[in-house]
Amino acid sequence: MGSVTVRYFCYGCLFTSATWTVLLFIYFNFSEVTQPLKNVPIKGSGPHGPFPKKFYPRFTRGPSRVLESQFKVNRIDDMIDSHVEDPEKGNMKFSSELGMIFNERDQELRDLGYQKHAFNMLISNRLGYHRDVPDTRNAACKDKSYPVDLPVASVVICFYNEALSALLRTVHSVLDRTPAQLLHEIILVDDDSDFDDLKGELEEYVQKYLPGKIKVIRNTKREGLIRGRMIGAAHATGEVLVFLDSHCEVNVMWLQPLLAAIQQDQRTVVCPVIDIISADTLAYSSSPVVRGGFNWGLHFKWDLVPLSELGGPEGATAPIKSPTMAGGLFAMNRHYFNELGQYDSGMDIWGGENLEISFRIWMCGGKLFIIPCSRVGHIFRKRRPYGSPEGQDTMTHNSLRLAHVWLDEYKEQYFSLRPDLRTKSYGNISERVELRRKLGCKSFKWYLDNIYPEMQISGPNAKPQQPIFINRGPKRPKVLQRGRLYHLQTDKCLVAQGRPSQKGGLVVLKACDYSDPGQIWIYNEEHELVLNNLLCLDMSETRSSDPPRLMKCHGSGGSQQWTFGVRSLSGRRQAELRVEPGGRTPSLPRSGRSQVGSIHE
Ligand code: UD2
Ligand code: MN
Repeated sequence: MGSVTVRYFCYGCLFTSATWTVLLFIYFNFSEVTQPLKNVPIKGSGPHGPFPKKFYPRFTRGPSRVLESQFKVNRIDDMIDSHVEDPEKGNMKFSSELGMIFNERDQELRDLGYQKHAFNMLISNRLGYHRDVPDTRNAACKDKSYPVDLPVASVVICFYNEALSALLRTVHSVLDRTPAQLLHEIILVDDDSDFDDLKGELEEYVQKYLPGKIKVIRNTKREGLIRGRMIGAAHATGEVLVFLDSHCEVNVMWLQPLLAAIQQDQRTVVCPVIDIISADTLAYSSSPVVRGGFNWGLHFKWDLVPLSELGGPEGATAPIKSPTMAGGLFAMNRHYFNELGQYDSGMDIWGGENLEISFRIWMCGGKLFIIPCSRVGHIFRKRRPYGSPEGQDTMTHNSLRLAHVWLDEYKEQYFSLRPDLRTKSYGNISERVELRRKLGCKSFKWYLDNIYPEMQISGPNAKPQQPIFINRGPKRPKVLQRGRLYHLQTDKCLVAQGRPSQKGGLVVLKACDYSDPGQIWIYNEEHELVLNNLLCLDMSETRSSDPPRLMKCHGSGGSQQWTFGVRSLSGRRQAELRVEPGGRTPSLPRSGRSQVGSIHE
């Protein structure tokens, strides 16, 4: 007995010391990373992850299935050993020391940076103009090779009041990671910035260290990024235009995949995957492969890539068809840019041009892709650190223009969200309307049906509703039978108690109404019973006393799996799906878990 007690005592000691070892290990390892950062409160890195929240895909939007790999986002700690170079200190390790405040000047610089640029300028300055970034491409991309005779690129970077260190790091990342023979030039368009260092100091730096390939163009008045890019493009002479924001860092082999896609088809416009550079730490991290969408407020958003777009023969390296682009980072054949009407020069300062060019590309015969093998980091700030010269809401002005030119009857969706804008003026759009006519562009309905069928449309333009399948790709299960569901004893029909499109609605037996298509059920190969081509008959598995209800089709069988011909407890067959004229009558499967026999009268 005594020896058993001693043995358990020893086990206890062992367990306790093992726990302490683990805790101490965690403490020391984490404290190495976090302690120096105590000086630098990390603002706003909320629980949603690295993109600003509004950029995150919504999970309630229909038939896309989430792949685990789509959400693998590398963390800052993973790349703690990426190198940075400091012009004064030589090659320095990327470390949390970068954010430390040693004196008042550091504090000032940091505060000023947040105020003027909405990111940590102290760290940006300390990083210097060159650094390696982690190669965030997937493994398959690393094995891919590209033709040697690719078209040459003019990189256009438009900037307004940018932090000089961020701008020059953008430029150097391009020079450092682009084969010289592919880089025709870099065009910097200063959009009439106010800061002194962006004038003399930049001029001097370019002359001294960057002679040759860099052109600096100075707008004499503030034009905004849209006309600014058009000015840059007008000065460009390379075959391909590549637009970048002024706070980016390109990754290894970023340009070749973009150029290769354009070489194959001149009417293809391509975007890199936009990696995240944290506004607070400047750490570079991988972002998930998502694609561009929008909402009826005409705001851009990221969507998950539907399964149907993944898994082709090119696998993880294949271009991903994208309904819209984020706007800042893309490549396009220069002649095609001009032919397609550049941008709408009536749009001011910021906003809306990304959706406008996306709709125009698709509707007027082009294509828009995200290229997973090309990655470029971008500093995502939590606010825009500048306004427009007279405080106008340029996003709204620009969105109105695009709605009136491109949205056809669907501009109603925008106006029903913003009724105040119905009568608001938006300037003259006749040139853009004429452009649309001249290019022979398709309708916005065509765009929605073919390029963005996932878009939800309510109100007057609502689509005839499709069954909503939560859990599977857009492929619909094969229909085995279509018709009314009769209760054999009463010869009544099983129908929705309320509207057949009402989620959670009950089903009841009623006299059959042969003029009502809302009483028609589909029985499909997944053994689902879908009413009115929309909702599935669902028998709660957790609350077995609950009557069956109409729910979104989840595609996982179980509570929505039904079988015919099985007798009820009383031994009598209770229900039958009678086929409508013209319907098919294959033999019905006999497996399945729920029984139609449990219909409530
Ligand atoms: C996103 C795009 C941005 C643009 C914008 C909508 C990305 C990564 N960024 O917002 O490129 O499409 O949506 O319009 O997709 N700039 C000027 N003049 C101005 C204002 C801005 O030259 O009057 C420059 C600015 O310095 C920057 C670029 O335009 O280099 C884009 O502006 P942003 O970074 O403020 O836009 P962002 O990233 O919030
Ligand atoms: Mn930006």
